[in-house]
Amino acid sequence: MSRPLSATEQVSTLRDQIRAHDHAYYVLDQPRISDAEYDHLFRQLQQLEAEHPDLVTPDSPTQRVGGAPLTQFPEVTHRVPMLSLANAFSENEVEGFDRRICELLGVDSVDYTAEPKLDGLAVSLSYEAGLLVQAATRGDGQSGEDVTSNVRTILSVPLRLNPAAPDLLQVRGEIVMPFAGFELLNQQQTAAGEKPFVNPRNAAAGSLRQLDPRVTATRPLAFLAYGIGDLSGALPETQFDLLQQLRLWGLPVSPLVARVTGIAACMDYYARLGQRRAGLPYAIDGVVYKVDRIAQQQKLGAVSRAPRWALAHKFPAEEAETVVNQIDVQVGRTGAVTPVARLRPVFVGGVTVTSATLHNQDEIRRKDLRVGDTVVVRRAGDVIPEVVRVVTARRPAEAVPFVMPENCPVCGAGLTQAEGEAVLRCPDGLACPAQLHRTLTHFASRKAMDIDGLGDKLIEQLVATGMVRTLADLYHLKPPQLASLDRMAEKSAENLFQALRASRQTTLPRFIFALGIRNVGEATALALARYFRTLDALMEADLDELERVADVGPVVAASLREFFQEPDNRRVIGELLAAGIRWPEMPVQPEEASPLAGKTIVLTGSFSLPRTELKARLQSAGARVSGSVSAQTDFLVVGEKPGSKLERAKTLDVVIVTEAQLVELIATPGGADQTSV
Ligand code: JCF
Repeated sequence: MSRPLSATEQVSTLRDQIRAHDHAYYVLDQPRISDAEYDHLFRQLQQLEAEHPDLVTPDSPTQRVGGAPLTQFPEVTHRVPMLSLANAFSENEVEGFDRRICELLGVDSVDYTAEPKLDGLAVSLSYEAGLLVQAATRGDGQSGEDVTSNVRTILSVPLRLNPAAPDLLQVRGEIVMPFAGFELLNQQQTAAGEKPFVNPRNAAAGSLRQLDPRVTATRPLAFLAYGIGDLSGALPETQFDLLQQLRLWGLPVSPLVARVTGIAACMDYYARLGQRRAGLPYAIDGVVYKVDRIAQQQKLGAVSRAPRWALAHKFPAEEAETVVNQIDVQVGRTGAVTPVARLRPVFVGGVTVTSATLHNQDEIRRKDLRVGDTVVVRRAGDVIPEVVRVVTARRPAEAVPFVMPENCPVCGAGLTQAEGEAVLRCPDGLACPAQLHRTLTHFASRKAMDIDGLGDKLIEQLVATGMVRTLADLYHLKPPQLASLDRMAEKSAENLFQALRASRQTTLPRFIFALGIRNVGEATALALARYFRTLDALMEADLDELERVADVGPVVAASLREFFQEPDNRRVIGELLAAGIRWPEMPVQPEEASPLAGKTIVLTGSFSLPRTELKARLQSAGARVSGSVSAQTDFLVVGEKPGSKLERAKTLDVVIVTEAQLVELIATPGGADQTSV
């Protein structure tokens, strides 16, 4: 007897089929049906779910993209820290590693797993009862960012594991962007007038840091698991078995993992993988060796932030030959003028390189580099490609030596050189369009004023049209003016206008950083803001006072002094303040006795202050503010309409306080006063 399947049954069958095909495709690398057949199943499920919205569950394959865009990523404390790897650059160092391990374990030879070291981003995925509940970046290893909504869009990340998976599983792995997808993405970026990404790793990082998961969903990311943080139930006996387990539970693991015995076999694996490297679908930068027996791993333990039982054996930086077509001169934000070699495009280190920095005139002279020369370029990891040497034997007769110009190639001002410095500078500051452009780019950037939508192409137009001549001009732009620019529709002009308005509410550390003072990075800006608490105090400080700030030495102090004494800079600051830029008062620095010093605090619900501000105040009282409740949490602060964190805090016996109680706590003698939580 058969009856028609109910919608519930159909949905469930379709989901099982789709998951099985996902598994075959992403984990086993053995697709069982064509793309068209897969799409058909997927559309059937989408349609059924549209007809029966009550049947939609978060782990349905159709629900990878969901949730509203975020304004920032919440912080996640890793229950088990995410370790990094010790590096080795030579066979000698690898032998040393093996010798130490054999000695510590009192054995003659050790079994290792060997695997490709993926050049991507480490993440930790938490599964509870088989469902993906959280994905976090590595961050500093102790805490990272909650990127769950974005990671859910990555098709090789299972939303649900095989029923055999343990109740609690924290998987560690790497998110990468395969070369093919990377090249395609960059073509799209260029076509849309956006800057291409320099390498797949940066592209993966940028994609994972999108606040809108719909954007991440369009990016070709992939995930491969290499270990665990935590799991309920028994650990397998070996690393190799653990990886097989992960695969059986439904997680993608590199097919290139091997178990090898002894150091000679490690070297052999390294040599063989090195030969296959160029043919792999994604970037790798070495081999990871791990002691295979988990019991031995536990005996060896970890030193500082890396396990003693694992090692990354790096490949040497890749080199390739190409030709210098031209040497351009670039003007940086602070006026530094740098020669750049324009190269015949060459594929090296996983990306196509078209230019290399030449640093300065002395460097070019030392290398005797001429336009038309064949050169060896090297690209290691994330660093800017450089010219290693000239192949003089292949120098064409017409190769011309390069001479630095005497004038700024952009504004024509005579270049200057400070005593003892190799760099030439354009002295014209913001009157030089190149410096203005770079200054605006920095000012608008995420860690500075964070002006959403003010990209490179727009800045170029704003400078070229003369609509913006100083930083403050940005704040006087009106929507109709913005709409007159290329690629700007009325709607995007209005959005940019609103983003500019919104950016006026900032913080003092951001504002100091945004000014783009030479040698003043994000951390220094924060230290200065904390110490001086007001912009006026900072602007008037003398060298001695400046050097009293932690991390500020004579060089930074001199840069600050020079910047704030320059009448043009003082005028621009005045104009910016007049345009409405403001920030909350900096809190008084807590004394040692602050009751919050060193405490881990989690917030839930809404408060009388914006959450970012409350967080900043707690941090300056010496507290750590974490995004999730764990056994390490000291207080949970509950506001209006608390979320699920409250329940979790109760089960973990975490101390729960209200906002009012928090204020009292801080106002105790020895603590900071009330207004400066
Ligand atoms: O592929 C990697 N980048 C990678 C990183 C592989 C591993 O097995 C790792 C790692 C970082 C830490 N294992 C640890 C413990």
